Amino acid sequence: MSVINFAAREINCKVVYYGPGFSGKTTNLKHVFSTVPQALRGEMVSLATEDERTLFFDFLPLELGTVQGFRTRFFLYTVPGQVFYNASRKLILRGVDGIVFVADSAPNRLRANAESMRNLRENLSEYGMSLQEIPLVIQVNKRDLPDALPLDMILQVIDPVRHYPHFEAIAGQGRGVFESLKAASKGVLERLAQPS
Ligand SMILES: Nc1nc2c(ncn2[C@@H]2O[C@H](COP(=O)(O)OP(=O)(O)OP(=O)(O)O)[C@@H](O)[C@H]2O)c(=O)[nH]1
Ligand SMILES: [Mg+2]
Repeated sequence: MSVINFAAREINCKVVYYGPGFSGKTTNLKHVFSTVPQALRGEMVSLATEDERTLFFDFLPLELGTVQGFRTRFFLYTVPGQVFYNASRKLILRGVDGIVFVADSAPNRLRANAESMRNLRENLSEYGMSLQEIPLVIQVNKRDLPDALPLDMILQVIDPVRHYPHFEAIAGQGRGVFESLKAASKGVLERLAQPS
């Protein structure tokens, strides 16, 4: 739930990177962190295991400038994708305004993509939320893998009716990272502008 502070003229929004373990969520945040000028971002906080898997979350605050006279900040989070960290995933979704779903193009992760999308819907529903009200963009990552599955096959299991915008990405090389983030933040701001 975005926080609009009229007195301070500030808008704070929360964008969560969701998706199966190892799909590249943390890599997205690292790329944003290393690319955005220091004046426009805070420090990146990562709570990770020794082998760099996200243990609880990553966090990166970004300044988006001024929207209609309001200082606008986006707080980016990643969830831990590994199946057994569901309690953390659910907690991080609390108050979410927009979601980047990072799918993995590896053939052996097709089911994990589908399962993670199912898990996302379930966790949202436990907060009384759904993807009808939370803007979502799909990032199909790791397109550089030599055995990457066809895009259509991946979309077929996570968004068969093609409801959401999607972007192909190679987050490891920074490709598609800002396209996905921009689309997600645009979705959030458009939603904010809608009368509720
Ligand atoms: N080939 C390839 N590898 C990538 C790409 N993006 C990320 N990776 C690699 O995939 C692995 C997992 O990346 P992470 O960003 O840690 O994945 P994650 O989704 O945060 O994983 P969890 O924290 O466990 O949920 C790392 O070794 C990355 O370097 C990509 O576009 N192509
Ligand atoms: Mg991670």
